[in-house]
Amino acid sequence: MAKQKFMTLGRHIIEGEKLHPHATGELSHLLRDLSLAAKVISLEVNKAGLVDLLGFTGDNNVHGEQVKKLDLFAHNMLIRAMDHGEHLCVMASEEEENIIHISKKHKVGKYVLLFDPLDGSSNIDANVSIGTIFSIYKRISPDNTPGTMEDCLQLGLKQVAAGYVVYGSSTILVYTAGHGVHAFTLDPSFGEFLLSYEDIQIPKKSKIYSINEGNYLYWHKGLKNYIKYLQDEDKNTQRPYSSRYIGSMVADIHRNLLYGGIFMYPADSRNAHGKLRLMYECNPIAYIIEQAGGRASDGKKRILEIQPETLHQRTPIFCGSEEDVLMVEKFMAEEDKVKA
Ligand code: AHM
Ligand code: MG
Repeated sequence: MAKQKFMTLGRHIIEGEKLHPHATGELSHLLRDLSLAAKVISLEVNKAGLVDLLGFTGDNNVHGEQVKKLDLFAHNMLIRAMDHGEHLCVMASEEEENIIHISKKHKVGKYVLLFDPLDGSSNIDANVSIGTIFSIYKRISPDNTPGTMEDCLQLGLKQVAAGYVVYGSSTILVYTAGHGVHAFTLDPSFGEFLLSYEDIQIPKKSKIYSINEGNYLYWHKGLKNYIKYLQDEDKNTQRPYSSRYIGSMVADIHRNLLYGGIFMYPADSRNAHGKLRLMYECNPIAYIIEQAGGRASDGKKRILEIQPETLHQRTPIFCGSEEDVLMVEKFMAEEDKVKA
C-alpha cells in the first residue's frame, strides 16, 4: 500500500481511463460529478449540528425506518448533482421506493447509478462516522431511451465502478473502477480529494471481527460457534480476536479494509435475509472488497453472484479478509451438515 503525494481524484480518474483505449471519458465525468456531491454532503454533515439539520423529518423511508433530515439532504443532493450530466439513464436510491428517471429536460447516457445517500444515519446525532455508498453499471436497455428497472437489477458482477465516502474525522472517498481500490482524503482548505492510499490490499487474515453481538440469541448455531472460536485463545492463529463494531457499515468496512477484519451482518431467526440491502450496500462493498483481494459472501455464495429480484432486497453478508470469511463459511456449513 504505497502512499503518494499530490494526486487529485480528477487526475487519478483520467489516468485510469488511459488504461482503456476506447474509453469515452463518460465514466470519469460521472465519478467527478459524484465527488462534487460528496463534497457538498461532507460540508453539510460537518455543519449539521449548527444549522439544525439534526433530527427526524418525521417521514418513514421505504423500509419503514424514520428518515433523518441529512439522509434526505444527501438523497436530493446526489440527484441534483447527477441528473443533468448526460451520463446516466436511470438512478435508484435506498431512500426512494421506485427507480428515479432522468428528467426529460436532459439527455440520457449509458450508465446506471445506485446509491445509499447516507448510510449509518442512526449515528448522526452522536457525531459518529457515516457514509455514502455508490454503485455504477452500464445500461442493458437500448441507448437513448429512458432507463428501466432491468438496468438497475443487474448482477453485482456487472458493476463497472463502485465506491463509498466516509464522513469521519476527515472525509475519505474510496473507489474502484476495476483496477484496484484507491482512497482519497478531502483537503478542506482547498476542497480537493487527494490520493492517500493507492491499490489498497486487505490483509488475507486479520485479528478483528465486526458484528452486532446483541443479536447473538437469534444467530445460526454455526455463527455462534465461529464467534466463540474467535474469542478462544490460540497464539498460532492470533486468537482471541478484537471486536470492533461502529454500527456504520462504511466506517466498519473502511477500518477493516485498511487493517484487515471480517464484517458480518448475518440472517437470523428474526430476519431471514439479514438487514443490509444488496443493491445499495452489499454489492458495492463486495466489489471493493474483492478488488482489494478480500472475499464477500452471503455465507454460502459470492454476493456479486446473487441475482437481484427487487430493488430493495436484503441479504446476509460476510466480508473482509479472505481467510476469515472462508472460516465463518466453514463453521456454518459444518453446522448445516450436522442438522441435515
Ligand atoms: P441504514 O442504511 O438505515 O443507515 O442502516 C444500515 C446500517 C449499517 O451502516 C450498519 O452496518 C448497520 O445498519 C447497523 O445495524 P445494527 O444497528 O442492527 O447493528
Ligand atoms: Mg444504508
